[in-house]
Amino acid sequence: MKRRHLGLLAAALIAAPAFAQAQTVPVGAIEILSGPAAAYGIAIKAGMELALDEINQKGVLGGQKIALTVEDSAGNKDQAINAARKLIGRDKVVAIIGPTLSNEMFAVGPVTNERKIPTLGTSTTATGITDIGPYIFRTSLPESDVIPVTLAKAMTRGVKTIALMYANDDAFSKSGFDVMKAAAEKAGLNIVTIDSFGSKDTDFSAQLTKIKGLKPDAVGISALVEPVSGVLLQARQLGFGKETLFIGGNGSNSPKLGAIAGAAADGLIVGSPWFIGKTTDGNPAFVEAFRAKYKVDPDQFAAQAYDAMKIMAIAIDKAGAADPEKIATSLGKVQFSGVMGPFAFTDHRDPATAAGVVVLTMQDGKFTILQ
Ligand code: 1QQ
Repeated sequence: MKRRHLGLLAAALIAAPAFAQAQTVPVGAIEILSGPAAAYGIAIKAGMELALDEINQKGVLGGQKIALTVEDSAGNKDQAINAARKLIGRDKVVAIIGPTLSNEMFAVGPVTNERKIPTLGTSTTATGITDIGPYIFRTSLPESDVIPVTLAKAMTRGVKTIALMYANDDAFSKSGFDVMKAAAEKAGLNIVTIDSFGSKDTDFSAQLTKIKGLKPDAVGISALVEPVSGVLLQARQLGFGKETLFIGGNGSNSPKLGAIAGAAADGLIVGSPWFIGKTTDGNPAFVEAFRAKYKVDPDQFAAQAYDAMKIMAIAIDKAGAADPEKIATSLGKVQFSGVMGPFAFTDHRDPATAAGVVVLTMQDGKFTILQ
């Protein structure tokens, strides 16, 4: 009897190393962690990793931990494609979160879609993202859902005429401009001029001088945070004051705007599905946990990524296996309520509801609700 017990114990001990090497589920992310747009990707990575702390307490698929590998794209399309190839080939990821920019998704999406790896954008807002293919999803609201709300709010502040500016070398910036133009026309705003620039430009004086002469009530800018900051700084130098309302798109939703432009960013307005005081289930706890872990406030990009990581974990769990095709199927069916509010995908893998968009204004480097 005693002997038999020892035999069982020995067998258990021999088997132990196999148990110790618990299986993990490899998930990849492609985000901008360096270069001028790094503020977005750094916030997204922080949001994902905070969610992962919680997810991995229980794990997925009966206790397996998600192992997240985050690759830096530096905002560069080729680097983003290489990152996708590495994640799929080397790390055998079962799903990818990101990339950060629509510009990158239009390059990476066709690659991951072809490899049948579910790919979830958390910040990609251009028109046509999910048209890339059936494995491309996004949780971020497209600009077409947000910009009309922002313009409607501007009109309640007396805006009747608007000048539009956009970066012509970035897919999000161009798409956001198309949306702004269509929404302005639909709302009956008078578009006094349209001017473009390159995302790396630092001199916007020709466009701004022309716009100043036309005295529009508002200037709509569709670009990433660095060029928007540059436009605002130069606009103030050229004498634009409070009489002109500056309106941004999703590129302006980063506190980096205030960090670069300082007081020049004061008064800019931007629509967002999230703000720090949002009272949805879980948001106050998220804000508190984020502050505790990182010693800074979360931004919209961190909040979106936090929910997206949880949505991905649910999809993996519901798939019943670490299998990309099964995860793609279950991802489309996830019903979730997170810090952004209730969430489900449309049949076309976009967010099903655009409820909860608020218009924010920047003051002293912080966003507050525009009353
Ligand atoms: C896009 C965006 C950017 C502002 C994300 C950082 O909305 O590229 O679609």
